Amino acid sequence: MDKLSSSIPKVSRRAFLKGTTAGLATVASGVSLPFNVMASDKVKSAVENGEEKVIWSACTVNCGSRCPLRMHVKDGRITYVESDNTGTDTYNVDHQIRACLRGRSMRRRVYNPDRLKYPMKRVGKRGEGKFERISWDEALDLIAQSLKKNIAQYGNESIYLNYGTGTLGGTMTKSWPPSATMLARFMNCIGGYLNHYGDYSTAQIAVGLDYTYGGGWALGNGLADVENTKLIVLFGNNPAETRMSGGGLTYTIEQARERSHAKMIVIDPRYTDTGAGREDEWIPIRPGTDAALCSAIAYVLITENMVDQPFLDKYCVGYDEKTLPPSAPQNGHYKAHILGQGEDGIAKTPEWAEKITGIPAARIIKLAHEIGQTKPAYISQGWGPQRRSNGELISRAIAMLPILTGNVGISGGNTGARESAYSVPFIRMPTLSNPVKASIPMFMWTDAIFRAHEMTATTDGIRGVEKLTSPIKFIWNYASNCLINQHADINRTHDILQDENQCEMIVTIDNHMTSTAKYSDILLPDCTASEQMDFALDAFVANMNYVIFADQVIKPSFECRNIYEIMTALSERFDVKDKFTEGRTQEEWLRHIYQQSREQLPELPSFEAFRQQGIFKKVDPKGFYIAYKDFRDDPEKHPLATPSGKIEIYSERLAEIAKTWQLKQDEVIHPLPVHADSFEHFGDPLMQKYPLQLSGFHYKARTHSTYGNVDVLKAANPQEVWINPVDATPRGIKNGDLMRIYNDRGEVHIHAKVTPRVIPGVVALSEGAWYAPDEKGIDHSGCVNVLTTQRPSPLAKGNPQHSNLVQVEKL
Ligand SMILES: Nc1nc2c(c(=O)[nH]1)N[C@H]1C(S)=C(S)[C@@H](COP(=O)(O)OP(=O)(O)OC[C@H]3O[C@@H](n4cnc5c(=O)[nH]c(N)nc54)[C@H](O)[C@@H]3O)O[C@H]1N2
Ligand SMILES: Nc1nc2c(c(=O)[nH]1)N[C@H]1C(S)=C(S)[C@@H](COP(=O)(O)OP(=O)(O)OC[C@H]3O[C@@H](n4cnc5c(=O)[nH]c(N)nc54)[C@H](O)[C@@H]3O)O[C@H]1N2
Ligand code: SF4
Ligand SMILES: [Mo]
Repeated sequence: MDKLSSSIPKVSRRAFLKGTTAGLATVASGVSLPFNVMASDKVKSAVENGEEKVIWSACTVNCGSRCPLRMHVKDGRITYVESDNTGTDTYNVDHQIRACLRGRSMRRRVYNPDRLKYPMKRVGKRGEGKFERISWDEALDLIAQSLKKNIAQYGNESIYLNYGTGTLGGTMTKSWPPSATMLARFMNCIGGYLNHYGDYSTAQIAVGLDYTYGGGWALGNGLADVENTKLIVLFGNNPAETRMSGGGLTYTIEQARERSHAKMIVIDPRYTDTGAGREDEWIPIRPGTDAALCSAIAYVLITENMVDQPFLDKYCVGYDEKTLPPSAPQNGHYKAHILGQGEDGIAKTPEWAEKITGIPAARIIKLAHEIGQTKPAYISQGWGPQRRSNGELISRAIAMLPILTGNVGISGGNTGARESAYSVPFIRMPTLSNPVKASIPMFMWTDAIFRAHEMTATTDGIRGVEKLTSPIKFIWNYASNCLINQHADINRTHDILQDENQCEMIVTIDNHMTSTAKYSDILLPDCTASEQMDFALDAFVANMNYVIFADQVIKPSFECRNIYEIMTALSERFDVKDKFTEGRTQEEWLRHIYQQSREQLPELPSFEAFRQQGIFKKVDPKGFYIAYKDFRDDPEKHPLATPSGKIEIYSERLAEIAKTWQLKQDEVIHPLPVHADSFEHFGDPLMQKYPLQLSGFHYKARTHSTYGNVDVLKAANPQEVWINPVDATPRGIKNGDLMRIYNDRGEVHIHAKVTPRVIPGVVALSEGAWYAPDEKGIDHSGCVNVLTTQRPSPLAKGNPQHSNLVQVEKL
């Protein structure tokens, strides 16, 4: 398939960026005036007349970017939202951090009709959404009672902190990882909690690439280093939607490309916004088959002598005979596997890969030549390719391309991982330590409710202990929609949660009546970021990072309380208030950690000056970040954190796991980064019943589900399922038609976007739409998790939420 340059008008990069901003003004106001004329003049005069105050706040959601918001307040209400007004257009110097449309619509989230106003107690069944208003005292007493009862009966291991990233960018309000939260600080005062490891974002790649590069998390070059490259190859990486703001990375990559003029190739089942006329080529790929593509590229590189043999000999284990560990079988090395001299006897030729990936053999050969002959090359993967049932293998297979070509550890190169970000050494809230040692994969909590007794290290990836001793009885759900909306297979979760004798108590602390809230027993209304003081940090950026003073803009709405107040009040009921607060209020804590931060970062201004200036930016004094440069320069002195100290193409640890773990027939754990089929995968026998692959993606309309109830954003970015005309036409489906998408797990009704922007055989539906079931359980919002599976991936026990088989028809 060709790229779609004919159907998508080319616009200059600058015009494109401006266009988005103007679009906001049009949608938000209904008036077609350019953004800068309409809003700022009105705002400017109001501020000058002294009617309005402007207070710095921030958008702290988990989109990877992190944006300052300057809130205009009049008579105690937010009237208008602007973004950063400091800095310039030059990236990596002190560029403006411009919020995207979502952050700019924050006012509509604060004043949303879905706001939780008072503490509430469930009166109907879980999921029915029937609640009764109660007082704060009553709510906290009920929670304390349940905690005491369950801890006495089952131990602290029965209290679970669920995954939730709604306010990931906060400091006091930080909602993930569990150990960084105020919930953890409180629970650690009363004996601890059941922890989780991994995340829905990167479960498979985090584990997979750890076997290749070691150290727990594989690093990548900073994205500004694209300035120094000649070729960019992005596997399932879509920064235009997933790193959106001026602080995020889509701006960096475009700016860096303007300097390097590097060619950019995007490999994705969808023609994404990162392409959108700015790429040089789009190569559509069948989902879940990147490892086959990479194997065939390796075949061409090897047979045409384009591999960097000295690099492979010096820095890697298991490329060929020379560096194969003695424990490995004969011909167990990568080269033999690719050339067809290994166990399976299959040569991984471009023709072999064409049948699997859907990419013509000639195009694979051309891509191999481009990668083999252009140095340095920046080869990177987003996290779409790995959020799959064989994602661990895929993440390692993609990394083979920079390894084979010696692009690791050099300027303009990369490791095959996603980019690393520069961060400022800012102090976090201390949360004390957790006496409970058990930790479950974050994806396995539903199982830990009803079959904890059989969950062990080798069956379900339990860590810290050999096996679980207690089921989950109590769930804390803070800034999380991962109980329902964002966790897979909603109907399975529904069934598990119906039995109130199993998980006895679910407490949700949120701003809105989400689907997760509807399944909870107690609802606590939290303050939004606008209603309290905090610092916002941890943005994914290139060479410049920043901290935002997110001040209190308005008084808490209704009866809302912030997380620190809630946990303080609860700590009184356990006589641990002094330990929890150490005698400080929220503001006193912030001043305290700010003081500590100033010792590490002497350039930080005084607290009051920071409050006025709103944002503190710092450029990486070391310049471009190059991952594993030390190792490349001197591998003896700076070995990697793998057992061999080298890049492990063949992993002895994985060979051991493959022998000892209990796996199902269709699950593969392999010492080499091979292509292997897995469940709900192309070629699965289940395709006879469900012939289409349903692939998910992260959408600009929302950050997961957050902002999903903002009317103007919904109008601007409708929820629709992408389907190629090749699949739509025989089914009589036209653009805009209402469609049924279904499999054995559930059914979704949603409108079709008939478009050549998705590869045939695949339908694509973005994650995060607000689950809206009817009485039969059919979803009418396009919530993809009605269709996804809770079966975990083999090695990481992670969420394979992009691997699904479905059938579709016109309604
Ligand atoms: N099918 C499918 N499912 C997926 C994914 C996928 O690709 N496909 N992606 C997964 C990934 S990578 C992730 S990270 C997860 C994200 O899943 P979640 O972490 O659950 O993210 P959100 O859906 O944004 O939900 C966060 C919740 O926080 C609330 N919130 C926002 N601000 C505040 C606040 O200030 N205080 C409080 N108390 N609450 C607040 C929001 O109202 C929302 O209910 O989803 C995962 N689910
Ligand atoms: N606007 C917005 N930004 C976000 C988020 C959001 O919800 N909204 N979520 C944030 C979070 S928490 C995370 S974890 C990141 C997620 O970042 P990613 O996981 O990278 O995002 P995805 O959209 O899931 O996947 C990226 C691309 O991979 C493609 N893809 C899917 N399967 C395959 C495959 O098998 N092979 C190839 N080559 N490509 C494939 C998808 O079509 C998509 O275009 O985004 C962050 N940024
Ligand atoms: S959603 Fe992300 S990119 Fe948009 S304003 Fe918020 S932090 Fe910035
Ligand atoms: Mo994520």
